[in-house]
Amino acid sequence: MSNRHDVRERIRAAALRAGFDQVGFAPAETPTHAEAYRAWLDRGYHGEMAYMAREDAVRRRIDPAMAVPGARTIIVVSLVYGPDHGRRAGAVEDPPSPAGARCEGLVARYAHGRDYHDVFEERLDALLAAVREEAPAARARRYVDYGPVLERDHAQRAGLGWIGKNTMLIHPTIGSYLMLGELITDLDLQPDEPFLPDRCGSCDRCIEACPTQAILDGRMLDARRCISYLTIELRGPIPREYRRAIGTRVFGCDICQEVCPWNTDAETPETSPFDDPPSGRPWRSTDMVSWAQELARLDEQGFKARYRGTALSRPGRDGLLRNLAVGLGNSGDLTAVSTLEMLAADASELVAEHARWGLEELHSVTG
Ligand code: B12
Ligand code: SF4
Ligand code: SF4
Repeated sequence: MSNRHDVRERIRAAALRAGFDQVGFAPAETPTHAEAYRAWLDRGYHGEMAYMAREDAVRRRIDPAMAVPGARTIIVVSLVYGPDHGRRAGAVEDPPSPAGARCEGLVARYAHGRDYHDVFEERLDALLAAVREEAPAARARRYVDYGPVLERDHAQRAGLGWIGKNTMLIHPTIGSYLMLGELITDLDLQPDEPFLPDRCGSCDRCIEACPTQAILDGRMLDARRCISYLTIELRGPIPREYRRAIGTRVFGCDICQEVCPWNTDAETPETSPFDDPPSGRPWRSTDMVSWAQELARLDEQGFKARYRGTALSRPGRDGLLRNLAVGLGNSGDLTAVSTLEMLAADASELVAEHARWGLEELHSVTG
């Protein structure tokens, strides 16, 4: 028993040495909210993310032993990237108006630099090496985000925080600006205590602030309405009913975290482990006119070279230009007209249609 405890503590220390901010141990069992996940799929809230509903992937999410035979433990780690210190905590963008025209495109904080998957993979490999030193025969597999793992559920079981009404995993002192990764292993390690208190109380700020009413009762989110889904995951046209609400969010959305009181005084670092100053690719908030001009000149190959290793590569050239056309249309800034006209002539009909919408929108707001 004490050996099991010592091994766990040495692995905990190794995770911190590998650069993770938090580490916790959960039993490799069916997630607590497996049924909630099935209900989420049954209602179609996953939209076009078909990989979420594939029967084999559903079974894997519900049974971690399908990923690693004999799995006993899920080692859950987190990396804190913190809020955007350049923006006012709790600030939510005002609606665009001719008086307050903005051409600044907003990018979700986690995506300002390197692709976080790469950072996690490097550090999880270092942790895996430490696990193998403890137990050379141990089976283990690393996961971050894209794997069939209900990450927040296991993180809550491992004591890293509670699942808020916005469905984010929130830690009482660190807040929710953190990403998760896991090692699933057949090592039998003593689990940590789950994080049981619900610290949301009577607060409803995230539900009220969400511009597309994506946050539903019962800690469920209709991904089809979420700006993060619409600007990152969706491949085709953005439904017209949501375009205005997207504002100038070009990639992802942080509103339900910006308004959360647990992020206001959170103890977070000034820099993010995903920041990447040497690459010259800090996509914090960028002038949409020059961004669209540069992007429109790239073909798919040029796009790949420029965006490789960043989260922004996911929607592809056309997807990002689609988002920029919506953002420019919502900017209330007439200097965006010529850029939108250029996009309306783009070879991609996806880009061109959103640019036509953007032009109509700009003219209707600015008269
Ligand atoms: C699909 C997906 C999305 C979808 C759907 C999100 C959603 N809420 O379902 C979209 C594209 C919209 C999205 C958006 C974002 N995502 Co995302 N996403 C995922 C992914 C790949 C799967 C999530 C999933 O399974 N959804 C299905 C639902 C049913 O599961 P769930 O969200 O985990 O919800 C759990 C709770 O709701 C709980 N639950 C259900 N009912 C109840 C009832 C009670 C009482 C309680 C307590 C709990 C509870 O059980 C559910 C299952 O475990 C995970 C990575 C992973 N593999 O888990 C990242 C992940 C959830 N995303 C992440 C991030 C950072 C984001 C964004 C902030 C990105 C951005 N800035 O734009 C936004 C936030 C939107 C939001 N409020 O959730 C992080 C979250 C980290 C954290 N602190 O929680 C994750 C964990 C990725 C990672 N590796 O770190 N995402
Ligand atoms: S990320 Fe934005 S759009 Fe999605 S639920 Fe949160 S506030 Fe709503
Ligand atoms: S804003 Fe309020 S209700 Fe929403 S997650 Fe934060 S504490 Fe919970």
